Amino acid sequence: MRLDLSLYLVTDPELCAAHGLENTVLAAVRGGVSVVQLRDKHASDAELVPLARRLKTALAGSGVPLIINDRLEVALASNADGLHIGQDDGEVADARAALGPDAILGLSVQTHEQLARLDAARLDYLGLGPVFATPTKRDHAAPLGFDGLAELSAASPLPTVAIGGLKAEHAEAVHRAGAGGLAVVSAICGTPDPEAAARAFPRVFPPALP
Ligand code: TZP
Ligand code: MG
Repeated sequence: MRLDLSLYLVTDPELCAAHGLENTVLAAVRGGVSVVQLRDKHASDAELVPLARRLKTALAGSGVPLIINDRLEVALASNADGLHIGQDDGEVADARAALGPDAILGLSVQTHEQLARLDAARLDYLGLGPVFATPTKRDHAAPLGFDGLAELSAASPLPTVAIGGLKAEHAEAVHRAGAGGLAVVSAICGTPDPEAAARAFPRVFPPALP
């Protein structure tokens, strides 16, 4: 099945706490998110593994893959569908070797220099951002804007998902910039009704083909 990056939910333990993280994820999936990434910069692996396993079970049959941010050991122990790493999270080759050929492996990219030394054959997609400055991630790189996003997307040999300050109203512009979808935290997690928030994203990306 082709990876559908159109609406990619990244969780945040604080922003998702209002309705509980699992409830938030399930509501967002009912609302149409196509990927779920479990991201928690503070919890230990031992704390994250049971949560990841519960999410994996909850997502079974939904067709929505569970991707783990940064923590290879958590991805392996929870039998998650994939891993997302940043530029400082170790070598792509090591992650691919540990995960095997079938897992989804994504990498965050902020610059053309990073694109130029990409280990593309071992990756499935790129996260491009931040498009806008956002309080959700501390110390993020300089914002790309839609022009910067379009330049990186055009140069990318892999499908891309845009991230950083994105809301439903930005879907058209992200699509025009050539990315394959929007990755969001606060536009879904930090809202009173995560299902409605996910549903509010216009379906501007072509549907995944079997
Ligand atoms: N990486 C770049 S920006 C960001 C991450 C994880 C946070 C995006 O959060 P929000 O609330 O959608 O701006
Ligand atoms: Mg990281």
